[in-house]
Amino acid sequence: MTTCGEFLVKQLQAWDVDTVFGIPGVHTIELYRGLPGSGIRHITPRHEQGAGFMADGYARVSGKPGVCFIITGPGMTNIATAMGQAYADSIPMLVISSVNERERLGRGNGYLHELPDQRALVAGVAAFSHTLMSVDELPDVLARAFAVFDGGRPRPVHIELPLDVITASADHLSVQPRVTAPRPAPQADLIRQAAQHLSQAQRRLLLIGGGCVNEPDAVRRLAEALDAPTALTINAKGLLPTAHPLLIGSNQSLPPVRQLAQDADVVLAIGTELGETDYDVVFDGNFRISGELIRVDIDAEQLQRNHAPALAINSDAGLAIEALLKQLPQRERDEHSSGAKRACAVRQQLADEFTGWAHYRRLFDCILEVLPEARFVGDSTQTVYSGNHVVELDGPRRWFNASTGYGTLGYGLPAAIGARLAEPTRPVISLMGDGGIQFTLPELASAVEARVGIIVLLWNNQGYGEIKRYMERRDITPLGVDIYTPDFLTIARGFGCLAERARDHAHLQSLLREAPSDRPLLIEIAEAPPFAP
Ligand SMILES: Cc1ncc(C[n+]2csc(CCOP(=O)(O)OP(=O)(O)O)c2C)c(N)n1
Ligand SMILES: [Mg+2]
Repeated sequence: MTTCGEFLVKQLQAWDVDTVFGIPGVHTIELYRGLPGSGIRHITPRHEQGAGFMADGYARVSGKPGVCFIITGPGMTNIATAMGQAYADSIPMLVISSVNERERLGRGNGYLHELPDQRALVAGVAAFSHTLMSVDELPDVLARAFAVFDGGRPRPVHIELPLDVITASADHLSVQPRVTAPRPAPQADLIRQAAQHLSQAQRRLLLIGGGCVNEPDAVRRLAEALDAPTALTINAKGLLPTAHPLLIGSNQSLPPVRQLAQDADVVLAIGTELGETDYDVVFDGNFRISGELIRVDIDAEQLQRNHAPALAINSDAGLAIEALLKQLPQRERDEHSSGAKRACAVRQQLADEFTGWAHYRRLFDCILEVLPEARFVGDSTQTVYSGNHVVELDGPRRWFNASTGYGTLGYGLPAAIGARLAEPTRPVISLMGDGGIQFTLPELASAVEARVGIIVLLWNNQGYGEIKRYMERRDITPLGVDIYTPDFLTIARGFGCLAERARDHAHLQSLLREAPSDRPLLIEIAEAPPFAP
């Protein structure tokens, strides 16, 4: 007999799933029956939140859904935070869990791992959460999940298998071929209108978000055709080449870019929420668009949030950009165009006015000199906040972190592990703070076990530095922020990692050069000279 749990694994394998993140329990062992010999690699984290963050990092790099196998109850409450992070950043994730027997659901009898209503709890951090009441439903529900990943706004999906369903026979089911859901295309008349308004404009501005992550070439051609200075969200970083004359980076919360947004007569925003963590990290509500706003988004509701559009186009980003390009006059990259001059003026102003990040710029230059292809997966810490402003990279999916959206501390270490598993040939640098790393530190053991060679760059200022600064600025006596920080080097070595404290920039470079490919290396950097003033 093939059980439902076994069949599920076969179906996932047929749909190109190559990695599963999970911690087995008595409730999920039936999912594990089919795994050995399936060709699917199983990665065991040390906490379900780690599983979720690993799946998130894996998905952001591979573009494929990160898949997790999670136990009923505590496993699901543990992973809920990671699902919240993925939900906020529109990351595809498939969470398969167990749940108690169908006839026991909602009883409150105190069965092992019982929650009052697990499905309802998880539904708040998922595109949908479904209880599989019969084996027969499985093909449809999986197809729905992949329709979200392929053709909709990607988000976590949760499917729970009651214990009496997971063990039931699936002999009557056959593995289905994957039918890729179509991506929504734009309406021709809306594209015509948009192209007309954009052509007539004098001062265009392009706002690009993570929804465009698959379209670096189309984004560049659109920016050039529009001759529009282009701002990227954190999740869109790398979508314009670093040296592009129209690039103004990810500085939408800073006055020079805000002025540009106010002066623009037509603003085209594609695949971006226009959300707070990209456009208003100073929390003053002053990112304003005075001209006409044209929005493109795969999510119809999202088109109406934060800034109301004059023209709303519900479409996949790539399809909309290609359609627009057909209606716009061709223009080549030109360093002397009026758009390039406007972008250059903004870049100059940013460089002149925001000099406080010079030491971070030096740090990143020093890293990129040794590892020019590196990918940076960050937490919520000083190197991340500053890097969001000062780092530009060639190519997308190379800079993401937990300073956006949900903003969960502890994300950066496990997400880096997932990122490295998705593309093992590219160096991955996990940017962590001494506070954030303590949330998920045991995942170092998972990385050692799975032979994942990530580089953890630990910025140590002995406390929740950012929060301390906020307290001081608001005249609140700092409390709860000067935390005890352990000896990270000894701990990391205890987990089986290599670990060193960088003495200076040259030493850091030599450590980076010798980082092993199959074992984590933790490099501690003190927030003190020579790395900080
Ligand atoms: C799960 C979670 N708890 C609390 C916070 C609030 N928070 C945001 S940044 C921060 C400080 C983090 O300290 P550290 O990682 O050392 O970074 P630093 O600011 O010192 O560079 C805290 C506590 C959060 N973002 N996420
Ligand atoms: Mg700190």
